[in-house]
Amino acid sequence: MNESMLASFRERQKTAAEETVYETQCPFCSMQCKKKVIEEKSSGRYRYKTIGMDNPTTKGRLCVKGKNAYQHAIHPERITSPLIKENGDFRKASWEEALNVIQQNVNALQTEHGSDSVSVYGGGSLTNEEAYLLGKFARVGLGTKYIDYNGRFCMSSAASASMKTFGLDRGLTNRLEEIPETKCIILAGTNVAECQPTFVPYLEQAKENGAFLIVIDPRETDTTALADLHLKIKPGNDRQLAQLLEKMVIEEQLQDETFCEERTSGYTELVESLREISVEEVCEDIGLTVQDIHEAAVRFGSANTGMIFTARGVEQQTDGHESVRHFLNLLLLTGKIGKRACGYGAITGQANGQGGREHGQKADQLPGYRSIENKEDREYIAHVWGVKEQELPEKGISAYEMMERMEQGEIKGLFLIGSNPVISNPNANLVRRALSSLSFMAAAEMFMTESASYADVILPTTSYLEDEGTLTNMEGRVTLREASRKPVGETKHDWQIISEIAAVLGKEKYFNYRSPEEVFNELRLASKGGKADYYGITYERIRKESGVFWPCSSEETVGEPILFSRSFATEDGKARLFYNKPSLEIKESVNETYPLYMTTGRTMNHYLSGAQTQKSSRLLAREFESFVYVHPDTARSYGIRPGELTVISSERGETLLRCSYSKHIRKDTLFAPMHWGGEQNINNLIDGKLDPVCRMPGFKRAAVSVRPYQKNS
Ligand SMILES: Nc1nc2c(c(=O)[nH]1)N[C@H]1C(S)=C(S)[C@@H](COP(=O)(O)OP(=O)(O)OC[C@H]3O[C@@H](n4cnc5c(=O)[nH]c(N)nc54)[C@H](O)[C@@H]3O)O[C@H]1N2
Ligand SMILES: Nc1nc2c(c(=O)[nH]1)N[C@H]1C(S)=C(S)[C@@H](COP(=O)(O)OP(=O)(O)OC[C@H]3O[C@@H](n4cnc5c(=O)[nH]c(N)nc54)[C@H](O)[C@@H]3O)O[C@H]1N2
Ligand code: SF4
Ligand SMILES: [Mo]
Repeated sequence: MNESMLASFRERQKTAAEETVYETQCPFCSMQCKKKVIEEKSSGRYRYKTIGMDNPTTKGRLCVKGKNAYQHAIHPERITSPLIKENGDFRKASWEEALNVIQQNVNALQTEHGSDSVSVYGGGSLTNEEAYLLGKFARVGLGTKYIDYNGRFCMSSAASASMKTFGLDRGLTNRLEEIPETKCIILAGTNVAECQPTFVPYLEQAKENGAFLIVIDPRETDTTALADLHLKIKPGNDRQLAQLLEKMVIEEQLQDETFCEERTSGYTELVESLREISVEEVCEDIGLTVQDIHEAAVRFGSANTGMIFTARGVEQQTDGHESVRHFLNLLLLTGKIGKRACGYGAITGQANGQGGREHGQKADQLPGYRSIENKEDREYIAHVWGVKEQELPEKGISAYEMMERMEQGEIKGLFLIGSNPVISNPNANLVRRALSSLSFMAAAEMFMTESASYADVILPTTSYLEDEGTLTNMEGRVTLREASRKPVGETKHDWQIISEIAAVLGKEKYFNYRSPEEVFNELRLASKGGKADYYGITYERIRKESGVFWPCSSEETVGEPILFSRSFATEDGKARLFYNKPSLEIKESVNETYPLYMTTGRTMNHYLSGAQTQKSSRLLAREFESFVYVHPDTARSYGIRPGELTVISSERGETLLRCSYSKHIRKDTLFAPMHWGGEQNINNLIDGKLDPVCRMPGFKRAAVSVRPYQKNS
């Protein structure tokens, strides 16, 4: 190479792009699509590309959110140093100073008002390691009974129903790869096409193989577009529908009596309880025809294989627990569980919606799905943690009930991590009052959210590109998200943040970890012998086997992809059919003042409270404000034009949404997404009444009125 060639080579080398590849998982939904984010630095500028990576669950697929998920992680508004509030404004502070403020305030509150005056509120985006540590932090670090998390609003009814019926709650009882072999599928209150888009090819394959698809939803959605039969139900009536399906299966003698006799209890009582139901009356109430329901019952009952999936449409009701139990009845009655291409799935929501509900950030729970009310469970965990059983607090209360106690002044301190409760709790006006009435609040956040703005101290946390740990996907497969990007600014990982707070509170010896893997190894032991047993799962195995299913009790056993093939996880091994009379009706009904139903949910482009997806210019460009779908006939009758701002009111409050005409929704029902805060917060409308069993609010049904917005009105 001569001199000039060498010089030009050096020049090109200087300007050539430097490439860094981050192998990771999308931070959003429970499909946990594996992907590579490629960062290219050229002439001082960065460019990013995202490519899906092969894996057994999503096989390299990605949706629009996953493709753009790097945008929030690199956003200039990331909080990169600790912040302390002074005279109403935040200022930068050192970690030491921020931790000292936390220590002083927590100590002062607990000395004066007792350990339970301080509470902890977590989330389903946290890794298993962090969710586990958070539960330990509340019980050992703070000694408080008050801990709960956003998953209470997500899947608590499906979880409690599965626990009662099957004795175990794992989102899916079977693998996704079995779906294409299934002959009849019921999707109840799930919009997978927008919420878990990389799930959809499994349904398409099933349809190609001749499956009959039944979708239950008050709206026509991209998911109902796939359906052979769409049951356009009036919101909040899935329990009644499921009971009719059970009744018709029995009338048509499509039940599997041998299965019911050998593997379930309560069959005779169930048959008896269904006798009293009047088909015509119920059909009228729920807005469906006898013929359609009959077709659904016969199709499902007579298919050789069948699966039922429920999601928030059915579950986020004040009778969500009972509704899910009736769908589980239908599955049991027809013997469609415990074998290939059959089974139940609660379509999990958040990235770690599954793992996040197994290891102790729930009010009544200890790691491994152990119960905080069970003496043996308490003793085992106390032993693993090196404390006395008597030192562990008792059971606490659910997320929204904690907000009520804050508003009443009983809970005075809060550590918030991984949630934006002002947007996601029902009755947002109460939640705003609750957070303003706290004496002290600390939050671990990436962004200045509406909720974090109430805090006295904010600790900056790393994003999914930086933070390593395991997450359990929709299938019950434990996956490992490797960390690849250097933490930004002074951010720390949640597991470090939790441990450092525990240390300043004098509990360092219980929270001494050098890596997430160390935390995971403790979690394995803590879950050993529990319902969600992770003992046999190691980082090495997850890497080698592309994820491992729980339960997995030793390093030599494979996890269980198909649950309940021989027996259920109840004491006698039998599934419990549910036949009780419906508990007291607390669902809200329309009336003269509030004549329409409001139901709420999601759109493709945004994720939950919008804190992350609204930091993505590409996703924001697709949808930059909230809206309400109104049937054109309904809109006209209230004098509302398309594109016009509309005031929606309920007994709790008001919200301001842009009207979008939609022929795809029932005339008596409105739909709005949950992704927006401030005056577009849909939870200004939702009531705080809760399901008596699982404490789920009725996010999917409120009685509302609608009027055009007039300035100065
Ligand atoms: N794009 C996107 N994807 C997401 C999320 C997101 O925010 N955005 N969030 C993730 C999370 S945490 C979750 S929990 C899941 C949620 O996933 P889904 O439960 O599928 O989502 P939703 O839109 O809340 O509700 C599903 C459907 O229920 C319907 N529905 C409303 N009321 C009723 C009713 O009374 N009965 C029936 N049968 N159906 C009803 C709605 O019209 C809606 O189409 O999605 C996950 N994926
Ligand atoms: N009306 C209505 N309300 C609903 C629902 C509905 O369908 N209708 N759905 C409910 C459901 S299913 C859910 S799951 C909830 C969710 O509601 P939220 O929990 O409020 O939702 P997110 O937007 O995920 O909030 C997570 C927050 O934590 C931050 N964050 C993200 N990842 C991490 C992390 O790893 N560590 C830390 N420290 N912070 C992180 C984000 O910036 C964000 O501010 O909303 C519920 N509310
Ligand atoms: S949002 Fe869900 S489906 Fe979309 S890329 Fe992320 S994990 Fe996959
Ligand atoms: Mo969720």
